[in-house]
Amino acid sequence: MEKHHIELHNEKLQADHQRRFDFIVSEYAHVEEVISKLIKFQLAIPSWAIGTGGTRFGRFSIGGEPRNLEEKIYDIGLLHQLNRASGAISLHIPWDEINNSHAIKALAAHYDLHFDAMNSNTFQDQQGQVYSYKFGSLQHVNKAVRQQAIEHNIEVIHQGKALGSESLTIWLADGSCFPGQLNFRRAFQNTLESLQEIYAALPDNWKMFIEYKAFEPNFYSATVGDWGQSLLYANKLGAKAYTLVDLGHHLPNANIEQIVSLLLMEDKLGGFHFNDSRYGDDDLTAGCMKPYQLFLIFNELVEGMDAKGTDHATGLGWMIDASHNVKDPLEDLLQSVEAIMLAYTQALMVDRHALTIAQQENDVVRCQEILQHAFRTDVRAIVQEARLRKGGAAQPLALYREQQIRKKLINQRGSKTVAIGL
Ligand code: AOS
Ligand code: ZN
Ligand code: ZN
Ligand code: ZN
Repeated sequence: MEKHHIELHNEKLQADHQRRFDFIVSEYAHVEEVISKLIKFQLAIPSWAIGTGGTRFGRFSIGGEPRNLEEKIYDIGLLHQLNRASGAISLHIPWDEINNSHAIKALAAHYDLHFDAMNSNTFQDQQGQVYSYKFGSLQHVNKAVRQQAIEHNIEVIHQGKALGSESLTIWLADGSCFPGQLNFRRAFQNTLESLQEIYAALPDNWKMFIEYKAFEPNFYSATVGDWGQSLLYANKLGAKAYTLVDLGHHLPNANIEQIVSLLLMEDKLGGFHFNDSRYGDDDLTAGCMKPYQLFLIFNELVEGMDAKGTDHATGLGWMIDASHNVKDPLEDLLQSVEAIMLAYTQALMVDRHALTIAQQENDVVRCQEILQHAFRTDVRAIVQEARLRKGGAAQPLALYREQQIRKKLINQRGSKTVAIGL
């Protein structure tokens, strides 16, 4: 998008924005401090989320979807140009084919994007692969299958190194579908040994993120089924191994904010896959179902990271993991980034001093009032101001529509474009 489109759009909305921003500045003393944090905060967009997703019952293409990695980078560059908060990309191998890492790195840099965690894939059989992952990968009873999966992960590290990524996310579909199918201890030991081999290949400045998930595709047991199991692996592996929290990967009603708080306390929280869900791993727009939960998670993050003196922007891997069945994926991602920025801002607005006192005094009502006051504060003008100062659009979604971006992408790429990943 040309720069003057953003400028024109911003001019049109400036007076209205200023009025709302002046109001919030008059109400709160530390708005500038909040803005300086928002300016630094960036989210990674998953390369697999910029095309239409689908379910096993079907997929309905929106058209104009990226056909290769270069086009995915272009689309994420567009998001970043609009909101200036999507400055990273998370790749998935082999869904993303990197033909020339030098050129890919340069292209990403052109759009001011860096590479966040690389994702390996041992949950599907790939063409030409010798062994099948039908009964697991790193947990498999057959060492040759495990070895194949280990080598794939090491290959992903190599590819990531060439792009300047500094982390590897491992999500395993490993587990069992029926009672008796698996010896749990042996599956754990095999997985641990496999992870140790991958860990040994990890560069010094890299992190390994171990993502857990309660169920699916296996429906009886998951070999990295919850944060306890992920933490066991991470602790046994060493200082470079961390737990990754995907918000959709818990059993119903889990207290995710408490999990986050304790992992952070143990220096074992690696990062996030943000999304929202109503039932399971729904991969819906962040904040669309449980915005209060998203706020409470950020409340723990801000409190916990501040207690440790960890920089919010660089301390964790901030990634989105989403899938879009009925929305334009780019519009949905703009909504997700906005929801995350709002939750983060609200968490920064919590009167932490007052909350600590209320907690010490067991003033339960006051504790709730303090949190809900922050949650119910309309902080949209603060997020908008931070975005404007970074050169983004006042209203990214509105400008995306005004500019008819999807129509332009369909004209360039065609209306029958294929799915990326799941
Ligand atoms: C799967 O449920 C996990 O969320 C993983 O993060 C997965 O690799 C990603 O969603 C791509 O499918
Ligand atoms: Zn995930
Ligand atoms: Zn998932
Ligand atoms: Zn998910």
